[in-house]
Amino acid sequence: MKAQLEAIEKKAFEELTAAQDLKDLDAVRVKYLGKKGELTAILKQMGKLSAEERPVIGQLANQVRAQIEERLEETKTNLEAHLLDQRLATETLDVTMPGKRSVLGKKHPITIVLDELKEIFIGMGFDVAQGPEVELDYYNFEALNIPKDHPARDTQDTFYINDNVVLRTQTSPIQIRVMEKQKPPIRIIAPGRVYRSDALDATHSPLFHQVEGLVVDKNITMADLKGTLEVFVKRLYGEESVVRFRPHHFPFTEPSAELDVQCFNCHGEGCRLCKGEGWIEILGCGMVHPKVLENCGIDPEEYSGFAFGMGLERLVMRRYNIDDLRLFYENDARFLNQF
Ligand code: 2NL
Repeated sequence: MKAQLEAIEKKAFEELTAAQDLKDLDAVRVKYLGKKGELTAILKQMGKLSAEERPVIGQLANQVRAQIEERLEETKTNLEAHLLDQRLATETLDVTMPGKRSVLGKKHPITIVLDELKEIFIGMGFDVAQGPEVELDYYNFEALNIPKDHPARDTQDTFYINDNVVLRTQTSPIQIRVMEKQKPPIRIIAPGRVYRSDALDATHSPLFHQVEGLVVDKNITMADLKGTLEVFVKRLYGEESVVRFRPHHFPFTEPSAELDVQCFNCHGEGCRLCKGEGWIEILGCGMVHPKVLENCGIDPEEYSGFAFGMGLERLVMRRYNIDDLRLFYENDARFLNQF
């Protein structure tokens, strides 16, 4: 029996040495120390031994058990340390590896030019105002002195949500809302998306962008309009720019005008860039119609103002020599990455 015990110890040690992982270890534990294990089986036969042999073998059996248990613990500790080393080795980050370059977005050309316009007007003391794109008919038309039978209200131009609600066709309703809420002095620009029921082609789009501006205070005159807009054009196109004001008509301003800048290519002679005109139209403007002030609760006897409006896409197209409006809305990276 003594020889059997010694053989068990030897075998168990060998198997522990060969163990690769914690599962192997557990198998060894069950095989020798478990309820149906080999050591337990020996102990069950102790009854057959003589009274002299029993304590000797018993002690030896306990020793063997203790030895195996001790070696088991030892192997487990070593194995765990080894497994941890292995894991750390495989999970190590190589900080010297070159990184993956992430693709950076770029500003849309419309945003580039709009940011520039904002800077110019902010520099002249204007605030930037915003408003809803889904707008009441009242703010989009009625308050602006655009009567029910005006061609601009024709359903072929305007997206109607219902009888009273439209997609705004200009950003003027933003300014109406500001005048309703805020006492003069008012000095704002109102940039944003506007909508017209046009088919998309190289020069038309159902969605485009406008920047309007509004100044209301005591004693505002046509001279303020001309001075402000001339400074604006010179900041945008250079100090040497030449401008002219040409009489025009809008329902919401009186008098009204359009501002042209002299063609920087031919200086008024007429060329391909200005289509033989010598001048390039930049914006529409005028003195705010007294009825519009009145509609907003501003007394036209006490206050006066000027307003202007321009299409952003046309400015951007001229700046970058872009000949097709659709390029702005297609988000083709080959186009967008050029700016
Ligand atoms: C154009 C012309 C213009 C305005 C817009 C305006 C706004 C208010 C009152 C009076 Cl609240 N006027 N806006 C005035 C004149 C011209 O736009 O050709 N836009 C693309």
